[in-house]
Amino acid sequence: MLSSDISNLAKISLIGHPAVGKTTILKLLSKKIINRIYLPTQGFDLNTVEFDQYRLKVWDFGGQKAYLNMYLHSYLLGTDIVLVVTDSTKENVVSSKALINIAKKTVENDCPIIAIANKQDLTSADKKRLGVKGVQDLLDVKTYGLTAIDPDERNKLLDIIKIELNKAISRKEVKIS
Ligand SMILES: Nc1nc2c(ncn2[C@@H]2O[C@H](COP(=O)(O)OP(=O)(O)O)[C@@H](O)[C@H]2O)c(=O)[nH]1
Ligand SMILES: [Mg+2]
Repeated sequence: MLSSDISNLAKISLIGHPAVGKTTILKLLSKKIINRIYLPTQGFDLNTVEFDQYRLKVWDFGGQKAYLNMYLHSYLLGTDIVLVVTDSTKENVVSSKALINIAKKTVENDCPIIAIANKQDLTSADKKRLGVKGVQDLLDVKTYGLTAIDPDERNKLLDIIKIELNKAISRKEVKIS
């Protein structure tokens, strides 16, 4: 049996600097038509995504610096999985380290903090963009590659979330029993 609190209402928090693809990831998960016009998120967006037995609340937090500094801590409380999104440029990856550090201090010890090396479609044309291993080596957290504008990557992202949720569920069960 899954513990109902997590299977019914897992909270996934997307954090990352502006324009790295957080809103695109939210749309990919939500099966919405992917709108490629860039609209900076104000405050935060919250979508509910349902698949298999899971109901996820996915929070997309506006990446503007003012919001990040003011609200990141309270926004992350109660999170089951943190997804730190980068656009895979070295500069962005390095500056995402500070966000990971805030997340590490805020969430429970057993909450996974996972990096998403997004915009992997651009790595072949732009040699300055890092592949998954390059991003993981810099961030030192488990990293998955993604191209969030490609609707075919939805199942890949759901699989990543499933793997991490199932690990979180087993940890909770160990704690409860
Ligand atoms: N080439 C490419 N562009 C992407 C990808 N993901 C997002 N984008 C684009 O990057 C821009 C910013 O995306 P958005 O999701 O609004 O970023 P946010 O500020 O982190 O929410 C938009 O123009 C997206 O279409 C990707 O995987 N590849
Ligand atoms: Mg956004």
